[in-house]
Amino acid sequence: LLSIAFILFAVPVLNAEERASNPIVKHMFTADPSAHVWEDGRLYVYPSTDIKGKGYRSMDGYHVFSTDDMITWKDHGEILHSRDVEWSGGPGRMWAPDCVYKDGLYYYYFPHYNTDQEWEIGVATSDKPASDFKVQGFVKGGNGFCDPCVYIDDDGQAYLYAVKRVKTYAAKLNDNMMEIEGEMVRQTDLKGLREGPFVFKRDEIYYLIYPDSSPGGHQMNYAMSSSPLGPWESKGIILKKTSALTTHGSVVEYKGQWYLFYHNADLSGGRKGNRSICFDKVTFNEDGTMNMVEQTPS
Ligand code: FUB
Repeated sequence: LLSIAFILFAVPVLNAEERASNPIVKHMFTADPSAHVWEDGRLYVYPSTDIKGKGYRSMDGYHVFSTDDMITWKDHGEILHSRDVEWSGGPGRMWAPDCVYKDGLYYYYFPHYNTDQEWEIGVATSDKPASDFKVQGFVKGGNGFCDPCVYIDDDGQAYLYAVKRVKTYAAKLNDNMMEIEGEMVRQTDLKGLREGPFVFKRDEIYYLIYPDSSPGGHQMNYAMSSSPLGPWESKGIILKKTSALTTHGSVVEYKGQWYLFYHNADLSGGRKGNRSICFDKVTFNEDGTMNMVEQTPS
C-alpha cells in the first residue's frame, strides 16, 4: 500500500521539476522558446508544445517553465488551450508564442487559426507570469501573421514583429497592446529570413535573431540595428543546424550571463514535430557582434 501511495504522489512532483542539461524539459515535447526575466528574479520560458507522434498542425496548448538557477526547471502546467479561445477555428495550430510585461500585466501573444482558417495573433493577459491567463481577443491589424515577438523598449513603447509568407513585418503597438499603430511594415535586409524573429537590445544595439531555410536543417542568423524598426544589417549565423528541421529561439541575459534558447529534436530521435527546448551561453565581441553558439549535446 505504501509503495502505491508513493507512486501516486511522487510522479506529479517529479514531472513538475526537472534538473536538467539539454534538453531542459524531458517529460513532454516543447519548441520555439521565448525566454524572459521578470521582476520576481526568475527566468521564465514560454515555448510551444509539440504532441508526441504528431506534427506541427496538432500543437494545441502552452505550458510555462521557470528557473532561478538554470539547473532546476519548474513546469507551471498548461496556461492556455485552443478550447479557451472564443474565436478559435478548431483544435491545433497553436504555434510559437511570446510574452511581455507592462504596467502590472503579462501579455501573452499566440498565433492561432480563426474560423476562416487564417492566422490571428491572440492576446491573453494575467497579473501573474505563469497562470490565470484570460484570452482578450486578437491583435487588430495582425490578420495573416504568425510567429509574434513583442519587444518593449526602455521608453515603454511596444513593438510587434511577426511573419507573413516568409517575410518579417514590424509595427508599434498601441498602449492597449492589442492594436497596431499604422500598418505592419516589411523589415527588409534580413538575409535568408524564414520565420521566428526575436528582438532584444544590448548596449543600445537592437538585435533581431531569425531562422533561415538552410536545406536539411535551418540555422539561426542575426541582424543588428540602431533602431527597433531597422534598417537591419544581417551579420551571419549564430547557431548551426540542430537535429530538428526548424529552429526558433530567443536571447536573454540572466545573472550576468547571456543565453540563447532554441530547440533540437534529440529526445525524439530527430522527429520533425517532436522538439525539445535547450539553452547555451552566448557571447559578444567588443563591437557588439555575436559569436557562434556551441550546442551542448543532449
Ligand atoms: O512550432 C511551429 C512552427 O515551427 C513555429 O511557429 C515556427 O517558427 C517553427 O518553429
